[in-house]
Amino acid sequence: NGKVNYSEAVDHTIIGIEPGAGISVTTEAAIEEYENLQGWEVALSSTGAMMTELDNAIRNEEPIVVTGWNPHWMFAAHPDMKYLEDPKGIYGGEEGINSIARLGLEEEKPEAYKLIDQFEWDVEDMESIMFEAEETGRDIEEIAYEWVEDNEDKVAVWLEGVDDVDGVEVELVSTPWDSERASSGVLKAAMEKKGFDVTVTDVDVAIVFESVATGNADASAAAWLPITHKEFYNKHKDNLIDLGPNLTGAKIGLVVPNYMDIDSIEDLKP
Ligand code: PBE
Repeated sequence: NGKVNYSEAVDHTIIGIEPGAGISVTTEAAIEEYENLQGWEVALSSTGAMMTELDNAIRNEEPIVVTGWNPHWMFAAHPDMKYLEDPKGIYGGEEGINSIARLGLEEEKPEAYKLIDQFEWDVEDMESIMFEAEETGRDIEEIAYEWVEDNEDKVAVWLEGVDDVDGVEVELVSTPWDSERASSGVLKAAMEKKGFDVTVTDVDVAIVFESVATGNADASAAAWLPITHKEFYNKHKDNLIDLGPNLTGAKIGLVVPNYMDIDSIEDLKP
């Protein structure tokens, strides 16, 4: 194709995030599958480091290829960015963020299971918490508590038919990204309204699935499916219960600034 060749300028490198992230694993797969990406690398470090590189590149109108996703405030900070088309479908289409529970939770803590199963909200809800945290520098968990106080009608649907309990302990596992800090925060706050004693522990994606599958944790609201966490899900799916999406309309992919004159992953030259 006749598109501009940015490969030298970006040093054949995609700027990625934490090594434990699903999107990092998926990007390794993309490099394997796309012939034009042979010899490319994904630089794994942290979400914060990626955002700094992205800010710097855009300020200087330099080319950059990053691993991007929604919901996140990266598109609010830089509306002039696009997902590259992915003709091989490595990054999937629409992703869901699913809740998963350990085997036996329904029998042992039925009220907890019911509430977690009924937890469901929208991209806009989640983003309102993430954007406020980003803008104010305040703690996401604190803003999540306030969101639960301010959104009684939505929360009432999650609590419907759930009996009050007296300090039943629930161990949730989650991941350290803002999206899951928001969802685990609102779920914890909602569960506390019914008398649960909830602990949220942030761990690597692999540990989220492993701890629910081994019964070391009760549940998680942080499973990105069907693509992002596919590898971890497939490994453990017989030993956990998939409660379906608590949020739909998520997305992952390779993202570039609009000033780069390419549209597809296949436009990246070898
Ligand atoms: N993320 C955000 C994570 C899940 C939440 C897309 C960066 C990942 O596992 O890739």
